[in-house]
Amino acid sequence: MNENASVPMVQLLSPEGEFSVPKNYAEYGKYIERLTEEDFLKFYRDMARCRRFDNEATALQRQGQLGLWAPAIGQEAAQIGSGYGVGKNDHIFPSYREHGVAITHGIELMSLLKMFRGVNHGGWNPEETRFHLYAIVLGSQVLHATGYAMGVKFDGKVATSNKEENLAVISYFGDGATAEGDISESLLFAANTQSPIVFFCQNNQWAISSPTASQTRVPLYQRGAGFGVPGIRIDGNDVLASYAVTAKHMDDAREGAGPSLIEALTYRIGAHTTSDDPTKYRTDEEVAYWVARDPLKRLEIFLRRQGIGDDFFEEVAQAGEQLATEIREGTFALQAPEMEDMFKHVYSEPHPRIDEQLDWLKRYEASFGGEN
Ligand SMILES: Cc1ncc(C[n+]2csc(CCOP(=O)(O)OP(=O)(O)O)c2C)c(N)n1
Repeated sequence: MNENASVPMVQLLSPEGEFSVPKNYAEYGKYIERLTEEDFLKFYRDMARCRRFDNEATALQRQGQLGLWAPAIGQEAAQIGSGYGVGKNDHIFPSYREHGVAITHGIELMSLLKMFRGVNHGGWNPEETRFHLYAIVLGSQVLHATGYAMGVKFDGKVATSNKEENLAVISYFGDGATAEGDISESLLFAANTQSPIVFFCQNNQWAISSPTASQTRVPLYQRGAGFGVPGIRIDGNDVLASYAVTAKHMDDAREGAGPSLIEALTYRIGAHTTSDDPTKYRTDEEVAYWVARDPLKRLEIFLRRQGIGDDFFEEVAQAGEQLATEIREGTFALQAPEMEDMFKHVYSEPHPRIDEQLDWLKRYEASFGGEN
């Protein structure tokens, strides 16, 4: 249950909500020293926002308003902490479950829902947000990220004297995705070119019904070593460790240290997606073990110890209800896209074959006699 409990990992906030920096992790502790109380509150607010959003999206799917939903419940600390560790000019290549990271980079939550309702393929502009589109094909985003990071390196945007100009890339993927050749290829190319990329693996311990143990014989943070990519494991339910380690590794990548791999050991408390029934393959005891280690609860205990009172937590709960209402109303108001839309983004310029196909579809639709 406590998979690889003997493997060393960075933990700054214990499950009991105690903050301490072990000597060997002092370099990460420095990142926490710079945070203010407002930063800690922001972490909590966003983790709670993510949880409420997830619950509402799951309910909407159950009511037939979304085609599918992939909840991130249990992974909020890994995602919110890490998301805030990414610099404002860096590029992010997510999988399909990074709702928490999306929140930290200002992505409109309705645009995530549009994709899961099937009215678009990701309605945000990656050029503006640097948060690239969700990727369903496992591992594909990691290759895209590596290619982007190689471009950054070849463009000379690493280790320049102007720190503001330097860039790094981060890619998120799951434990199951590490079994894809794409991840091995990415590690190799990133290492050989010493490109500025952080590989962030959320080991939520299940790839649908396959446990992590069936994907690897070694802890996943060691996966990069043979390619020359150093790795580290963090407690993925500790938002402070996730923030500090991501921030440090992104800083190092921008300064020319090359790629690195972070394995965040966490747990997917919910189902893989709304099409999955996890009771078929895992025990109630296992889930209860991890629910008792809920990342939100851990941060709440820490905050209460700092003197944060009920008022704050009530305000957060109310904001969650407000968000849920907005999400529901927003989803009910979504319109189906125009038929032409699916032809618009195939090529950047008009193409005769695409025009031909659109004409054919229009004739086909018309054959039903007007209104469809
Ligand atoms: C290339 C490819 N193979 C198979 C699938 C089907 N599939 C979707 S999610 C999934 C499991 C992924 O597990 P993991 O990488 O651990 O990420 P998690 O969903 O747990 O976040 C699989 C096999 C896919 N989307 N893409």
